[in-house]
Formats: sequence, structure tokens, C-alpha cells
Amino acid sequence: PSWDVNTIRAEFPILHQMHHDQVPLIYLDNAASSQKPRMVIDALDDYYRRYNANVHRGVHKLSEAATEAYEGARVKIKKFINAGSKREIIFTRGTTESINLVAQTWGRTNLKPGDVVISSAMEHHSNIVPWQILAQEKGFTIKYLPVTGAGLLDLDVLRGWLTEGNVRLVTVMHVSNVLGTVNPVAEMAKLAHEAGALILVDGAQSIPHMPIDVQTLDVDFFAFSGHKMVGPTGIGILYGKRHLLEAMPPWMGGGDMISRVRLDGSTWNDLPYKFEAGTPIIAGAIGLGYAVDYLTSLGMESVHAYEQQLTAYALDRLAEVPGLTVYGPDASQKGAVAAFSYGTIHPHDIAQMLDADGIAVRAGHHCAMPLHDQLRCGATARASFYIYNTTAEIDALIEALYKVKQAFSA
Ligand code: 7TS
Repeated sequence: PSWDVNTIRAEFPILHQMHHDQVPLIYLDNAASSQKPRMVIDALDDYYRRYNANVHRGVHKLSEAATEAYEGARVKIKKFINAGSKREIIFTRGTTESINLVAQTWGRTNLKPGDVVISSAMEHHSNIVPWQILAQEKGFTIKYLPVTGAGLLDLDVLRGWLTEGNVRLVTVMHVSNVLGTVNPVAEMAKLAHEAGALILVDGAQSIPHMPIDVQTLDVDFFAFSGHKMVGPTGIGILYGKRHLLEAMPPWMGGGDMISRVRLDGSTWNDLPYKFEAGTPIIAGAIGLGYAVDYLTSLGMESVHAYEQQLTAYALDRLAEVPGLTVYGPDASQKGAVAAFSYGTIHPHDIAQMLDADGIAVRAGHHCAMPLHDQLRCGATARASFYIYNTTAEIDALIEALYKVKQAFSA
């Protein structure tokens, strides 16, 4: 009841335009990227207008201001996920880069023939391909947890594989970008640790939508992107437990990541800078700090509660549409995502027709081809929701879907 969606919508300039100059925009592609509030847009603008300079280098006033804002953002993010130290917060370009960083540093150092990495068949390509690339070189085995008919991971299979030994890493998504499944990562972390393995969690689809406490979850690595959580594109985070990050070699070499460079060899800077080679994404990091401020002001518990209501409403309404099948678990175990098929109508046709009505959804394999193989369909249409969406927008989606059916049966 305290959720004032109109006040929230007022903060997002992009939502107040007419789509194709004709119909109001209904943005339901939030799993791909969220929209940005004024506060974040203004923070980027303010940085470039007032204190644009490189960080960690200059002794001049602008560089000091930029460094303070950049490092201030790191502290905001540390608090947002309750990391133990700001040294555990590495700025990257996003989830994809964060996972590749772990593969290329921790993975490259520690994985050898005979070792096993457990992932799942519902992963985004960004948590499959980096491990496949490394496995080709290092000769370890990747096993993929199957997805049950209900759209869940089977923890008994995980338990079985863990007891077989040699498992070094479990790397799974927290929330599926297609099924919406919320995986029990705290429990999976416990199981992995009992077997002497580490756990990496892809939090791209959880951190925008629910409170995250990396210490309570007890995950070793947690990767996410700024742009799905009202922040800018081009910035993301790798959280890692400090003792693991300390032991990992650097990945990219260059300025800022070194302590001393000599022609016969170099030594590395302290955390987190060891992993931040070159001029960082200064504006993006500052913007992400403001995104975190914005979400914190709403309260992540409230964000989650509102989205659960909205998702339950959407699933109820979608269930009314004849011939439409939503994939994944029911609302009680699902994030704010509804991927669906609609009779024999191709998802791209659905998305194109909805777009004409001002409704933005995504169609395709959503970078989860193996999952779509399991679902036995090459593509789905997907509506995904966020803090500024309304039940009226969902009603508009349903109405538009009836129009799609009419057009295709005419
Ligand atoms: N992991 C998950 C679970 C994701 O949903 C995405 C992006 C990524 C990783 C990669 O994030 P990036 O910021 O590094 O690209 N997912 C989607 C999607 O569902 N539609 O567009 C991007």
C-alpha cells in the first residue's frame, strides 16, 4: 500500500514519451535492461559537466573530486550487498566481464584435468561460454545441472555430483532471465562448501529485484551488471571473498593495477586495484552509486514485495489467454519474468505486433540457447517487469495479445 508507483514513474523521463509518436510507451523488457531515474542521469551529467578527470592520479582538485566520487560509489555498493570490505568490490563492465575475470584468474590458476565445474542448463551464455573456453585449454569437465519440468534445479543431482569428488566450483545463476526461477543459492553454497568447492553466483537478475547479502548467502563470488538495476550500461561488479581475490593473479595488465613496474618484471597493486587495469569506467561507477542510492531509498524489501504482487497479477492474467503457455515455476518461486509461447505464432511476430501498440518485450533465445533446447522451442517472447510497471500496463499487454491472436487467425 505504501508503494506509490506514480511517484516512481515521475522519476523516469523515458517513460513519459509517446512510442512511434502515437501510443504511450509500456516498457516490459526490464530483464534485458532497466530504465534510469533522473538521479542517475543527472549524476552522469554532473560528473562530465563539473568534475570530469582521471582518478587516482592527479593531485588537482578535479581529479580528487572524481576519485572521491568513484571510491564513494564502491563504498555504497559494498553496503548494498553487505560485503565485508570495499576491497572485495571490483568494478567491471558487467556480469559477463565479472564471470570471465573469475574464469581467467581463479579458473586458469586452479583448474586442471580431472577437475569438475558444475553449472546448470538454465544459465545465460555468459556463465557457460567462459568456462567452455577455459575447459578446452585446461581439460577439466563441466557438468550441467538439469532443469526439471517445473523449471527448477534438482538439488539431489547436485548432492550426488558433489559426493563423486573433484568438484572445484559450482557456478549458477541466482534468478533465471527466462524462467524467473529463484535458485536456492544459500543452500547450494552450503553444499558446495561441504564438498570443498567454491560457488560463483550470477546475480544479474536478482540484485535489481531483492535484498542481497553476500555474507548471509555465503557465496564466494557474486557477479552483476549496473544497467539492469537502474544504473548505466558499461559498469558492473565482481564481488569476491577477500582471501580468494588476494590469492588470484591479475587478469588484464596496465596502469593502476601495478605496484612497481621494472623491465624485468612487475608487482601488483593491492585489492581492488589489482583487477582494475587502465582508466576505469568512472562515470559509470558514479552512476551505479546513485542507482544504489535510489534503490535503497525505495527499500529492496518493498521493491521485492511490489514486484511479487505485480508478477502474480501478470501470471494470473496471462493464464486467461487461450493458447498461451508461460514457462517456469509459479509466482511463489519466480522473479519478475514471464517468458511464453503463444500457439504457433512466432515470438518475433508477437514482439513486433506488441511494439506497434507501444509495448516493448523481447523475443528470442535470451542468451539461453541450452535452456530453450530443453524447453523444445527455439525462442520465446518475454515480458519482464520492474518497479515502475503497473497492473494497467499488464492489462494493456493482455489486450494486445488478444489482438495478435486475431491478426494471426484472420
Ligand atoms: N546473466 C544473466 C542471468 C543475465 O540475464 C544477463 C543478461 C547476463 C548474465 C549478462 O549481463 P551483461 O550485462 O554482462 O550483458 N541478460 C539479458 C537478457 O535476458 N536479455 O538481454 C540481456
